Amino acid sequence: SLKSFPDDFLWGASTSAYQIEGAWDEDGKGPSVIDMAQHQEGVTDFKVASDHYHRYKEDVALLAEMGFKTYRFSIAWTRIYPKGTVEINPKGIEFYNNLIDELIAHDIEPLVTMYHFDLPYALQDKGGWSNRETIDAFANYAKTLYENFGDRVKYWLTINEQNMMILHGDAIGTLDSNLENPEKELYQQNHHMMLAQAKAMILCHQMLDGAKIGPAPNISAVYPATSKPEDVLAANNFNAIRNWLYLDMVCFGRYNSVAWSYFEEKGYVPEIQEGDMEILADATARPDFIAFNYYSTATVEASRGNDDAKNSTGDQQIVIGEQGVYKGHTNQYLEKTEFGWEVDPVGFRVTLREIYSRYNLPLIVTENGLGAFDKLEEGDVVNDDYRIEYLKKHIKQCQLAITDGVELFGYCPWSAIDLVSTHQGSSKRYGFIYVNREEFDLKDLRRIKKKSFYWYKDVIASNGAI
Ligand code: BGP
Repeated sequence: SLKSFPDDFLWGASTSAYQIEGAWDEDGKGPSVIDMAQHQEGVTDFKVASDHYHRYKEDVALLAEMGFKTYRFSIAWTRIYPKGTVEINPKGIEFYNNLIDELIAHDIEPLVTMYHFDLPYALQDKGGWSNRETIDAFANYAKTLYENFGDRVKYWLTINEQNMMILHGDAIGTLDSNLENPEKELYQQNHHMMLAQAKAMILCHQMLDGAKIGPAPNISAVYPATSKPEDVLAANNFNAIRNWLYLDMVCFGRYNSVAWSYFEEKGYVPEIQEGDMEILADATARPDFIAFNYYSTATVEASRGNDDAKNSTGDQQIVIGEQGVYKGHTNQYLEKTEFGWEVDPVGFRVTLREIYSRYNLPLIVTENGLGAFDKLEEGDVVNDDYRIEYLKKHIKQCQLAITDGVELFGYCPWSAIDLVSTHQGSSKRYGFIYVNREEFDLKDLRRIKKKSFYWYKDVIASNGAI
């Protein structure tokens, strides 16, 4: 028989600063790599986004109306430190103080991502994550967050989708296109991010009593395209490179051995300085939980070593593959969204089980959702039944995973409110709340409750009895 969701289950949803706030250069905010990135033609930039910076009170009231127990948002590093480090911007502190207070006044537990793709441009200018100074800039930023918000924020997330920044930094806009030997350099950057994360975790445990902190990678189960042993091996390799490399480091304090031998084979071995492994292995650098984002699974076959190793798959419709290692494969058994992303609710249960059985830590889902072209109909109605269907299937799989014994303590789909997609503009919508704007026409930005708003309200009120 099915187990029910725990009584204190954290129902909520997620956003990130640059995708929702707007006010990109207001009140002392410095530019981030996202603000400075070249924009894809035909899609809007992030300058106004959903104007949440000026409308957060109205937005929080709407989340409270849905009955949110938690809200996952990110703090823009460049609001706190416009240049990444040294000088604090009091207006930035003030904004997040106000937002956090507003959430708490509505009984919503803040779940804070410290860094969601928006590295301060001033740091990028000095080499970004290739420069070891960025490690301490992040630790210093984390310390400032704990000092200012640690009295009210219990749940912290370090870095959003570090694995996607390493694997698909070009699509996300976080990759430095001037890198000379990109792959090798990316794994050097990865090493530095791991150290930054470890330092932030150590500080959190030192400074804040009762706070909980975790990483927030994007984790997907990896399927072999066939039962051919070479394809199974390729899936096993990709699983190590895509998923376990990141979680093994934060949970076990060591490099995943399959990923390491891949580094050796490809010439990607990062430079490790004296003392690095001690920091990474520090017992207080271990997470209290694992947060992860899930959209779909990945399917791969063995690369036959041809030039066609790169192939797009349903793994978030991003080209995956590496010559001689693995090659992306479309999964013929899965349906795709309007944006070509494969939909795999059962794979969600598989992923939940895999993470839990490997690390034995409490889990929280920090992203999962359907991007679609919603239609605003007369009378301010948005009939997003497709989103309800998508979420229903995934929530069902959460319940099955809980029944399997997985310790899942929260579910935060993407996204609470419509916002600007990372690389597909503002017509790709994910929210329970419609924001009235078009790609290049801001209109009045008013908030409209979608059909899914009322549905999710019932889901929360019934603690997931759907
Ligand atoms: C994740 C990011 C989010 C969000 C989401 C949807 O990778 O953490 O920031 O953007 O994907 O992706 P997209 O906006 O490309 O549809």
